[in-house]
Amino acid sequence: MAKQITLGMLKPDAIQSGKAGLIIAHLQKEGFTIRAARLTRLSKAQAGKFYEVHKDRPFYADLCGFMTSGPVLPMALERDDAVAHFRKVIGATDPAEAAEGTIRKLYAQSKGMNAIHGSDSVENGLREVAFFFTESELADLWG
Ligand code: FUP
Repeated sequence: MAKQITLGMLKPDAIQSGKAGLIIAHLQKEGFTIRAARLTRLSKAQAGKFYEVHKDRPFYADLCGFMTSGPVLPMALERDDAVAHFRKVIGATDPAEAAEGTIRKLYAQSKGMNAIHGSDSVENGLREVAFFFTESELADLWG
């Protein structure tokens, strides 16, 4: 399986509750390498654009409100089969439905405040990584 890149983003609830370190350690144990990361706070416009695909859904306003309520930590993460494996490690959107041992089961509070975002396809992984990071920020820092 070839190396892939995906976007993982710690959401405001995870940062607020002090779980960022535990979640990053969990991801590193699962074999993800951090290629780029930044602690930032989304503007309304950025949150709206990031979740544009959901703009007609009833939860869109609450989702954008939550995602701008505090800092987030987007990360470009690399691993073999990164997109599918990341989705497995984070678990279902609703923590009540997430499998035991997944990040959302362990750390999420609700379907809305669910600790972490993960790209849902290889194509979206590339697009979402580019949403936050430039080519030079993604350069090989170990090379
Ligand atoms: P996921 O890919 O698991 O993050 O889930 P979705 O792309 O379906 O939804 C994106 C975000 O919208 C979720 F992380 C949380 C929010 N959401 C809700 O608040 N309510 C819903 O019913 C569905 C999604």
